[in-house]
Amino acid sequence: MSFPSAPQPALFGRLLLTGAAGGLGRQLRPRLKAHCTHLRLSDIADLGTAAPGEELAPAALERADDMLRLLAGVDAVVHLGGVSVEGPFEPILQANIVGAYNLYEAARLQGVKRIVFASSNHVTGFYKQSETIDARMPVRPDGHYGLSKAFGENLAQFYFDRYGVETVSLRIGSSFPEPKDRRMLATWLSFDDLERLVVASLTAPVVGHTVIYGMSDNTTTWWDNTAARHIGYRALDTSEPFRAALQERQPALDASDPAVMYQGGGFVKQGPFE
Ligand code: 15L
Repeated sequence: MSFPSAPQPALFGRLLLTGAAGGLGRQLRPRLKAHCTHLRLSDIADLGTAAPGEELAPAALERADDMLRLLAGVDAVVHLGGVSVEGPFEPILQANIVGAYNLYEAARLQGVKRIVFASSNHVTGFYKQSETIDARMPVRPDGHYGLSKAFGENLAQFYFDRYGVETVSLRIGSSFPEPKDRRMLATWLSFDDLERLVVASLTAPVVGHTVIYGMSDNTTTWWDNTAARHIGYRALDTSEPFRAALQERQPALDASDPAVMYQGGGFVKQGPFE
């Protein structure tokens, strides 16, 4: 006997997505809408027009009053906002450090209980590509950007220990339509797996502060997520179909090049900045 399947109810009332105009924000925007009744979208860049169920809420992370308003009435946050590449310290300080602090303070004041924080593999970018690491090992940031994400993870830990705000910090590898170079055979995270990871992070019953690497089920891997299995994330994609073409494109790698030696790739060589 079969039963007609009833439409699944949205899990969340109102979700907030920061950085909604960015590369990953644009991917997650339609995907997260399926999991909530209202999706509030924020960025300093243009967000286009609101689809049904969307709320456009432009806001600057470095403005505490903007953040307080932004988090009102929100059940959970997916925080992608801020600078997402290596660069001079001042913009990273404002958007990623001051901004993350303002977001967590607003979460505390508005009673928001769960944040999914887009951290980065660059928190541990100075581990060698010959090492397999897990999220309990000491951080080794590879620049200003990695340092700011390490701050964000510490902030998340503090707000859980002190105020009970739960976070899953996603040390995202390389989330692009496909891996662009041989390094990304290890770091690639498909957009579908990104969605699975974010939804698992939002819906796992108890997370405290969990740190998990964001990668697909790649054959080459530097990261061990065993300690984060309670999140319930299972990658279904893999970089393997791209291997042959990438090896053909980059047949020889210079093993003495820091971008080849270290997990952070080219980020480890950037700077100093004026
Ligand atoms: C990141 O954190 C960046 O946001 C992204 O642009 C990629 O460069 C990625 O890391 C990576 O390590 O490939």
